[in-house]
Amino acid sequence: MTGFSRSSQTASELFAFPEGFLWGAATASHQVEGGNRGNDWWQMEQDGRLPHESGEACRHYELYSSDFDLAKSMGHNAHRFSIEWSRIEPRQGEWNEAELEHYVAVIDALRYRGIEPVVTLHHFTNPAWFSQRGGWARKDSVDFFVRYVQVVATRLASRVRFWVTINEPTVYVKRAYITGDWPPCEPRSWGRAIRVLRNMCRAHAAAYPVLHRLRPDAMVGLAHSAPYITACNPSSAADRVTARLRDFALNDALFMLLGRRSGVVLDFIGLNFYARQVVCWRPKAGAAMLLGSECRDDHHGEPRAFTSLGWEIYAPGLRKVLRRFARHGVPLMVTENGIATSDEQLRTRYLMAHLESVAEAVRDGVTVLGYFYWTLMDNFEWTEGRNARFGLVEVDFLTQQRTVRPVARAYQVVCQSNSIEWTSPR
Ligand code: IFM
Repeated sequence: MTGFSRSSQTASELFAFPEGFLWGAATASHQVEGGNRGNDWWQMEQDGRLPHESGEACRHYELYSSDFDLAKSMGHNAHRFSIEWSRIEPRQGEWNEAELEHYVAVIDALRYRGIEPVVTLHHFTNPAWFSQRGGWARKDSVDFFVRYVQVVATRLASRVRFWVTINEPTVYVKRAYITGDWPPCEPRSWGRAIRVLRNMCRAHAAAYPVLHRLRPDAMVGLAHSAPYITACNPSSAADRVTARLRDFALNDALFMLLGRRSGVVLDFIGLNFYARQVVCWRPKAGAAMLLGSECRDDHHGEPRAFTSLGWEIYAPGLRKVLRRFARHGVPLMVTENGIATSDEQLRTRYLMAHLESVAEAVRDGVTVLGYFYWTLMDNFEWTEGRNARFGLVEVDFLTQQRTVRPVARAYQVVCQSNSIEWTSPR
């Protein structure tokens, strides 16, 4: 199968990752905690404007200790999770001390198990009050976010070194303001989308010194969704230009908006890598035409493989993306990478091939701080509900029973040895 670079013909070799490499899995509050009643997703789920309800999700809010026991048993030395803003500030300017204490306990539970916390401050959900007053489209969203960061970091910074301010700003903007299938589920507006992206960049830049003031050795980044984009027909100028424009919109615009300051406000760049996008020019209405369409045909000389969400599996793309973002001159972290599938052999092949791709990038000289598989356990996958199964751990949503999948054992060997056996020709 293509999309994988591993081959069993060559003698195996061991590649050692740098000392202190972070190995773990990632989650996000609304996807795992359950009962996040105070945010915009919950509200729209209740109003019937979204196809699925998060409900109790994985009940991770209560079950976090036993979930971290599983992470520990799988050899993880780090864990990425997000703090739910709507729990901390349920009403504008009102701070919930008990919820702050909850996250202190979560972090202590990780540290007790020798697991380094990587804390995301915003992962798609907003407090309902924040959304109702216009959300990220308003300029003062930046002040509200920074105030929240200040409160959280004042309590947690002594325990947390690694911070991800905002998860996947470009995905958020696209789904919330272009396709409009995520809250606030408004009609498409390119103008608003750009304004929101700009505000998110400002919010990141403004949160950066706050985190550093409270924790001078903090490592502060954001998590960028970074598809590997290529032209369908490289000899077609139209395909090349469209692919470049899409690449600019999805991979460059965010960093351009962070501007000259990007080197000054990023201690690392988090990359969420899932797929390749093969792009061709096809006339379409409006601005979307500039970004082209994704070609899914098998006319590229090799068969292609797609996940159950229709994302193309292309492990070499992770190395390419790492090399490309290394040009920003700051360390990188693979903050997400994973596959939704019911085929467990495919999941293991996917993971190992992508780890090999990370190893290749490191060998090329790219500084990578860690790798986080998406996700620790099956969870609430936004508009896909519970059907997209990404977990290292299977969850039975009726009983909340957890079952460790075989992939987790293969990953454990890598995590515990801090090395990978690679088999593809070097
Ligand atoms: O589940 C999401 C996550 O919230 C953000 N990155 C992509 C994942 C898979 O779709």
